[in-house]
Amino acid sequence: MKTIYNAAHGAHRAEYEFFRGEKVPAFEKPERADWVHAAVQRAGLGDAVPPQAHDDTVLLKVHTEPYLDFLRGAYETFAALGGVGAAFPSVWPIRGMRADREPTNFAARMGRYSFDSGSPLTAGTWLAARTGANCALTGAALLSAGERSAVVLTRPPGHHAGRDFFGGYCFLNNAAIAAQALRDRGCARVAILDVDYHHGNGTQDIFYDRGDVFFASIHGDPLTEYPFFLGHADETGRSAGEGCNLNLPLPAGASVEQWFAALRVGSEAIRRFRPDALVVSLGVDTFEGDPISHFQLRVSDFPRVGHAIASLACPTLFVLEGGYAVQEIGGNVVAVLQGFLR
Ligand code: SP5
Ligand code: ZN
Repeated sequence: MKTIYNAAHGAHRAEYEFFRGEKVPAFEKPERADWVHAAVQRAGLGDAVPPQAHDDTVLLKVHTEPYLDFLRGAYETFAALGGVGAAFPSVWPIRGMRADREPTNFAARMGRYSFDSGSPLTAGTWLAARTGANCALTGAALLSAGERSAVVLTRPPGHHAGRDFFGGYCFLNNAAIAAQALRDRGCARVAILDVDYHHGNGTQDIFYDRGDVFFASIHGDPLTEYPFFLGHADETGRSAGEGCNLNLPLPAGASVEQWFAALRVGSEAIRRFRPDALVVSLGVDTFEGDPISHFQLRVSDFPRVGHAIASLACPTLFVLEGGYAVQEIGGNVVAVLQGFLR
């Protein structure tokens, strides 16, 4: 299985995020990708392929131009204002206020283009995220050149980033970018399966009214779990996309068997959709030892995840999302990929 590794990921490096009023060490840290990369190499899984540079054509179909313009220049603007360390938003255009007029004030623009304050924007965020998008585009190119599968090892992750917002540690939606690239390269129907602990609200936002991209997500119930404000079972898609969005929320603490039962439901729906290609938003924060999540998958369960995905018999691109138990995430990602290849 070819591996596309984002060697620029370390440019995105935040020391802190905030939790209950305190600065705590950032969970989404560079070691995550280093560990996964090392484990994939140790397992002899990855024929490493460097990302090829791609222009913004596909990104502009997934994200809005004003959002991309903002993100590209955000840190420079922050630094020019005297900002140090990471930039965090602090004010948002909540219901009843206006998001249609873009303010010129930097803090206001940060709020206009984000949905949480938990996603530090650093000096190297754009470089890392934009290189990650190139990795996703390279992965899509490999599938359309006939590869049965490939894996994109990148950070920051992507599935919380919507058409015009960042959040949940995500800035550019790598999985959505890959799915759109596959569409552009001739796949009539593309499915995205999101197995990260958290609902892929950004991916849902991007494809919600489209019938050509099916989105299925298994995640912690948004009533108690991040990102809270999307991911309920009654969100089934809109207009041409009606029936092409499937949310399978499970209570925090759900058992392994509940999780695999949801995977069977999601898999069946994807089969019915008959996709030409599959993108997997591969978060391994479903692991029992994950420090911020509450499912129970053990190391030995992850090969079953890969095996179930392989049974969909579809060209498959894996894209790394969350997973914060640093020591273990390498092994868990490898376990999924080995289960897929078996
Ligand atoms: C890609 C992804 O998995 N994003 C997840 C974003 C979660 N953001 C909220 C984190 C809340 C951390 N709570 C700390 C609890 C420490 N005991
Ligand atoms: Zn997650």
